Formats: sequence, C-alpha cells, structure tokens
Amino acid sequence: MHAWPASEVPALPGQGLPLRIHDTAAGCTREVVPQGTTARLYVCGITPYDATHLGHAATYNAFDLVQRVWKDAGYDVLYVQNVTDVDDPLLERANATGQDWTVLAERETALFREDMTALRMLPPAHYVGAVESIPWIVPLVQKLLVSGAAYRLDGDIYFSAQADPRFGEVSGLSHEEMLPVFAERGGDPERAGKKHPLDALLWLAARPGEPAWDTELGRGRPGWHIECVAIALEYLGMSFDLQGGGSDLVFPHHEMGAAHAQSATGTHPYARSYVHAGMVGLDGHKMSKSRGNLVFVSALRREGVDPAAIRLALLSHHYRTDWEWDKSVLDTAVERLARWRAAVSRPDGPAAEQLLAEVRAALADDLDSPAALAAVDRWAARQEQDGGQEMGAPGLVSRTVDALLGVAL
Ligand code: 5CA
Ligand code: ZN
Repeated sequence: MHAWPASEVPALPGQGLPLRIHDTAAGCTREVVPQGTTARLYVCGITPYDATHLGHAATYNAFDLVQRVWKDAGYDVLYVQNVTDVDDPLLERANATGQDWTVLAERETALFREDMTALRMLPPAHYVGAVESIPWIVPLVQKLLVSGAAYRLDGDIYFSAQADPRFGEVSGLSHEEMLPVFAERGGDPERAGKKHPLDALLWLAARPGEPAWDTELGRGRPGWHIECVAIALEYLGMSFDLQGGGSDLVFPHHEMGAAHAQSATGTHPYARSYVHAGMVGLDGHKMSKSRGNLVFVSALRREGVDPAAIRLALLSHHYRTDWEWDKSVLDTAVERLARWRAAVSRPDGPAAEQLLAEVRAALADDLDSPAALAAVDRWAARQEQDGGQEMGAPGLVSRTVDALLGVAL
C-alpha cells in the first residue's frame, strides 16, 4: 500500500554525530553503527481499528528522530513499516460495530497517513499490509515446518519456541516471567495439544465468519509476529540495524519475531538492535484502544491544535520514559511554539552554530529530545533578552528545528 508524502528535510552545515541508543536486548545504551551507507530500519505499524492516539504518535516520533539523526550523520535510511490489516482486534471491532473489516482498516489507515503527514513524520519507503505479505509468509512458514521449528495443531500452525536457542535474548525474560505477559498480549499458553505453552501461532486455519486465504498451508490467515518477519526479511533482510516499537512489543512480539526469523534462516541476529519507546498514559493507565482512554491526534487537529504543537508536546518527554498526557503538556507546547516562532521571525539573532551542535549532541545521546528543546529554549531566551547581530542565525535555527526535530517554525 502507499505511504504518505515526505516533508523536506533541510540541509544543515557540517555533519551529525553517530547515534547512541538504548538496545533492549543488550540492556544498555550503545552506538548503533549502520553497516554500509544505508541504515535499515523496521518499525511496527498500527493495527487499524481505531484512530492514531498520542501513544502511537509518541512511538513514531521516537523512530522519526532515529531517521533524522542517521540522515544528518550522512546515511541513507531504508525504512519499512507494516499495517496489521488483518488480526483479531480488527476483526472483533468490525464485528462489534457491523462494519466490513476491510473498510474499517482502510479508513483508519487513511486517517493514520493524514496524522503522520500533519506531524511531519518521515514516511517509510515500503508501507506494507499483512494481507499483502501473505505470499511471503507462506513460504516462510513452510520452511519452519520442514525444519521442524513449526508444527500443526488442528489445522493451525504453531512456532516451537524451543527451536531457537536464542529465544529470550530480546526481552531477557525467563519463561516464568513470559507466561503471564504472553496470555495478556494475544498468546494462548493454555491451549491443549501445544508442545510448549509459549509456542505462538504462525497460521490460523479458517474460522467461520472470518476472512481466509487459500494457500499451500491450507485455508486460513497469518498470525501476528510472522507478518512483521516476512515484511522485514523481504525488504531489509536479516541483521537489519534497528527494530522499533513501543515497550509493549518487547514480549512477545519482538521476541517471537527474532525467534521466527533466526529459525527460518539459520542465521542471527534478526535485528542488530531492538529499541522501545515508553508508554503514554491517560488518567493513570496506558493509553490503549481496548481501554478506550484515548486522545486522538485527529481530534486535536479538528479542534484546531497546530500539529507542530502536538509534535513539541511529544518531544518534551524522553522517548524511553512512560509519561502521562494531560492538558498542561499541550499548553506548554503551544506556548513554546509561539516563543520559538517569535524568536525566528527576525533576520538576525544570536549565533546559532552552538545551538546546532547542542541539538545534534542531545539527539545522538539516546534521542534526548528534552535536552534538545532546552537548547532551543536557551537560544530563544537570548534572542528575546538582548537579541544578536548575526544575520541569518534565525534561519539556521529554523532549519535545525525542522531537520532534526521535525517541527516547522
Ligand atoms: N500492529 C501492531 C504492531 S505489528 C501494533 O502493536 N499495533 S498498535 O496499533 O497496537 O500499536 C502501534 C504502535 O504504537 C506500537 O509500536 C505500539 O507499541 C505503540 N503504542 C501503542 N499504545 C501505546 C501507548 N499508549 N504509548 C506509546 N506507544 C504505544
Ligand atoms: Zn510488528
């Protein structure tokens, strides 16, 4: 499917710094140096049964910063994102509301594109639906069946968690710790007949009233984790640089994805780093479609909130922290945006080279966007207090904020 239009990334003088980022699997912050001139990035996309909320937007903002830092450091970025356009939650919502599941998925995906465009998130080069990826999923599952890493159970096909000796290395969880999380996040540890409670579905045999495809695996539909693996392997190959998503995807999704891919190819690692954004909450709970405590990007836009202010609100928190959305976060961002716009609306100002260096250093240091905002705040305060004589400095500030933070002043 098609992605959304790319906003220009202004050129900046000099070159950015290598990215240091927290890798969940390594359990520490370290340099992720892309191999060659193209950095390969996979970020898990939405399940399109409801509109983009601020939690989604915060997660995509984090990986947008990754792209911007890499580009600034001179890399091309090959970015791939999926859309889980067939899965249990989508089918359940379509059923509950009497809508056709394809219409629901298309409508919410279109809204997501609009939100991403408004927020100036750089689009993926390949934006791929689960349905579109079935032709790659089938041979992958066949391969796992042949090697004994997958098995059939009443028409369904399961991945054998024991097949990958590295299973557990992404999340660092023990099997005991995994079990309750697996049950909570779409797994079925209790199902009778499985070889191991942590085995995950690769393929679901057709169920009455549900969509299904006729394939060499039988009539059915794909499981969740294998969808991302098939898409990532198709466009990026093994050992791509960074697998991203929110922290709720560490287990089982990214753990299972790594195990599926490593077992299917006999090589490792699936990704060279696994990076996770914290959860955004509202009223004391993680913002989630199932709980319904959501603030939608599209609703804020409809109320007339400037998308640049929404983006600044997201940037005011470090991507790895869990944080709570409330009105004051947005109020502060609206006020900051106005201050910054006033500060760049003059032909001259305090020299901006140091600011550029500070923003670069902040983002290269595990995407420290609050530190980057503080640097721009300091420049804006100097401009406000005693101004400066350097012609063109506000232009450089404006390009810095646009290229590295995705905010157009
Ligand atoms: N389609 C799958 C991934 S393959 C999925 O998790 N879809 S989702 O719509 O539920 O979430 C999309 C992305 O937003 C995921 O990276 C998820 O981790 C992230 N996300 C979901 N809720 C929040 C939240 N409250 N705060 C931050 N990120 C969130
Ligand atoms: Zn995914």
